[in-house]
Amino acid sequence: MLDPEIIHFAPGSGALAPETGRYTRHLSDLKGLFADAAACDALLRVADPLVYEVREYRQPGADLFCGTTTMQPGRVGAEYFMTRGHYHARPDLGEVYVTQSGSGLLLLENSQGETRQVEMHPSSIAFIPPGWGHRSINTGSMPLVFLWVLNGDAGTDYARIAAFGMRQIVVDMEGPRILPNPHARDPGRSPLL
Ligand code: S6P
Ligand code: ZN
Repeated sequence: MLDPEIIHFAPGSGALAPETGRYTRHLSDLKGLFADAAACDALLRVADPLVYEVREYRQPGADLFCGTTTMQPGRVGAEYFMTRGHYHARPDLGEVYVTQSGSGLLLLENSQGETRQVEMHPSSIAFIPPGWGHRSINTGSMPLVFLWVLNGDAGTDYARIAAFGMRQIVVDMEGPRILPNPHARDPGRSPLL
């Protein structure tokens, strides 16, 4: 039997203690995802900025695990910094995001072609039901920090969004605006469905 444990975290930075894992995503890791490829290449010629950092607390054998995602503010052309976006490998498992600081948007879509958006701001909880692909976007000028909790078997399936794109993008047009993604392709009856 596992021991209960307190996990301290900092709402402003996403720091976790104890922390069992961590990874970072820089702009070069996200190449090809932004609508304005020329703007992405131009940025990368100068630097490779940190876009987000993920920290997790996981105990082998536990059903649930949790962590934080800390997203930097920034844009590629007019499009705000965003996560890669994924479906869960287990489509029957959902997730919960609890925003701690900053502001953003969570884009969701499913294999029936439906799209949804959930605002992210401190003290809001985004409920991600099973079967919905999700991508978070920092639409503010400060880091966006959110805490997430999900089943340890959920896994991540990046292939579908990498191959077809998400149906919507979020751009800065004197504030965040959701537009159709000009590069999204119709997955049709893809075997990934
Ligand atoms: C995992 C959960 C988050 C994301 C993280 C980065 O199910 O939704 O931990 O992994 O926000 O996003 P992405 O799309 O790069 O995995
Ligand atoms: Zn997820």
